[in-house]
Amino acid sequence: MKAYRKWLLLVLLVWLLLFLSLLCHFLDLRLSSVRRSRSATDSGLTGTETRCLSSVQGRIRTLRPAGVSETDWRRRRRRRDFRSRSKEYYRSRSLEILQRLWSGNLTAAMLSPRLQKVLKVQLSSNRHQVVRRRPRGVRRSGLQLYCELKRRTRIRTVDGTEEPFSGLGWDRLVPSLPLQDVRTSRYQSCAVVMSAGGVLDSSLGREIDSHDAVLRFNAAPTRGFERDVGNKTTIRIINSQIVALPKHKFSSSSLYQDVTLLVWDPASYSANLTQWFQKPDFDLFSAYVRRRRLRPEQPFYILHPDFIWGLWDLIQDNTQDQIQPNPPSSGFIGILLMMSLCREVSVYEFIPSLRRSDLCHYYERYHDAACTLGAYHPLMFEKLLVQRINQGDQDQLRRKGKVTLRGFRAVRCGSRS
Ligand code: NCC
Repeated sequence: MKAYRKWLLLVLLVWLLLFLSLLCHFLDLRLSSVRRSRSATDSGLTGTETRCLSSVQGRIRTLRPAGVSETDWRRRRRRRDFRSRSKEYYRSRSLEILQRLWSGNLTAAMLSPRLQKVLKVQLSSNRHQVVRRRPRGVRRSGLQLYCELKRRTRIRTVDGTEEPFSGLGWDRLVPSLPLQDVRTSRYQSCAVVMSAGGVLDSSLGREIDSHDAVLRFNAAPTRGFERDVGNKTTIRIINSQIVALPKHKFSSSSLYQDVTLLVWDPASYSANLTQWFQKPDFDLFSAYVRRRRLRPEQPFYILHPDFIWGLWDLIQDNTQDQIQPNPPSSGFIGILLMMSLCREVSVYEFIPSLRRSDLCHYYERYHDAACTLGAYHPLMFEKLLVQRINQGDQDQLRRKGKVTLRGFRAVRCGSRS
């Protein structure tokens, strides 16, 4: 009798196993047919997964679909696990970093090992032959720092009066109204819109457009993103890649028309204008001449390298850590420009909001935390400086990613200004 029961149990178990494997097989077939109808981009790692009950161990596990080799399958799973682990890591680490950024309590040592390594490489290669000095203003209060920025920020563009440009007749090529004299138009309120992915889903478009002037960067579009970034553009700061690389279609794209343009290129720290003219990072000069001849009515300026390195000195002077020996980002240049031109400046998503994301740009599907914290540019240090002079409240910073700054003519600093 006992033996009979044993056999019965065994047969039942075999039937159960058979049933479960048939079930798995049919589920797999069904998912495969769904998969076949999907686009190639959709069918990533997760698309090929089939979840199934493991009859032996009684836990959920992923089975290898038919047609995928064991090695391939293992590789895919490893990649998927790595991706989800790094996403998880990014979310938790980024919140910690963000909170420190909001409170101005972040140092290079707290960056991820990868970003710390990049910083070290930048410091040791010192590509632009920067001459370092000891920081002197680390302990400045917000107001002292603001006044220091005001004292040392003098907008300077190539005006054609210095060699080699004077010899080339550039005094007649550059716009007759200097950029700093745009000030005569007396903008009251200005918006600086960073290109960060965190601006997505912000619904800030209307607020941004309500400013007298709006500054944007490089290839950042407004079409299709109006709800989050608005559609007004008054000034666009572009780096020399935009004018030099064919992929940006500088001469034909509407992004670079009907706005004031300001282009910059990283010269060496101590290079003179002739050396820079002969060896720019990207050739901006020929495109500049072409555009000036074609559209003389468009205000189009080249930032003077002394202005850019002057800003770099300012950041390093007020930072304890050694910063990347490379020019500041377009974003920081733009903030200082608008503080010189406007009475009040609203800066969006420079210091990331709670919407933080490792999405590099709101208009591209490219993820990298370095876009927000800096690899080549001393971006994290720029952000810490801006945090120190923020006049807006913490709620605006966290929810909107908005920093409010007083323009340089709004505050009197000392007896002379
Ligand atoms: O990315 P970019 O900047 O065009 O962004 C403009 C400014 O927005 C701020 N930003 C951007 C992304 C992000 N996640 N967080 C941010 O705070 C920064 O202040 C940034 O300056 C540049 O500064 O000119 C830069 O340009 C790009 C690139 O050349 C242009 O987009 C053109 O394609 C640089 N990327 C590369 O060269 C690959 C970037 O390092 C700096």
